[in-house]
Amino acid sequence: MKAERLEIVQGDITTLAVDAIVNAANSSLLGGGGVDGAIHRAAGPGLLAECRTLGGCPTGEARITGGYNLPARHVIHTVGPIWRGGTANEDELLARCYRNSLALAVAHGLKTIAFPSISTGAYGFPIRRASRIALRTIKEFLEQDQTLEKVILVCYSPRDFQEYQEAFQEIWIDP
Ligand code: AR6
Repeated sequence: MKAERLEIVQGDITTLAVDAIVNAANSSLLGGGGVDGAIHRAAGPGLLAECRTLGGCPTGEARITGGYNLPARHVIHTVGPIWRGGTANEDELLARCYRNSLALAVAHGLKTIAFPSISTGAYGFPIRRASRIALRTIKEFLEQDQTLEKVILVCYSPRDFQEYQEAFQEIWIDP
């Protein structure tokens, strides 16, 4: 894919040796299923211990911790919106997750960050709509930031990978 600072891959985000992987957490920040469960399992108990000190996180915001046993140096925890049909400000809240995670990475001097497809698993956000919001928000951010070197979007399933590639074409290549 030809966007120098954006990469879309299929795979397991817990295996990536980047400055930060983003966790699609819940507002307790105390773990759960999906990618959250996978990240906590791979990071080990130190991650949960640090998360306990944070006092949770509101929807749309982000918090940073160490990466513990992960190959990633940090975890940025963000809380996506639960899909309620599209009339509860879900689009804007999802965009804020991406924006605030990217801003937190920049504030900590990080250069490489990987995202899962936030809210599109247990939280039920339609993948087509979410992928466009993710791509548009990241594109806007990178247009005004020159410090991040690489943003990786990690799709777990082939179907999600396909969806993100279509979104990339629409938003990045033929806007
Ligand atoms: N690497 C990359 N992506 C993954 C991985 C992985 N190892 N595992 C799952 N995914 P979800 P949400 C994908 O449900 O919708 C948790 O219980 C998955 O296929 O993890 O934001 C939290 O504690 C999907 O595409 O997150 C919250 O309670 C994407 O990650 C709630 O779920 C997000 O699915 C958050 O729900």
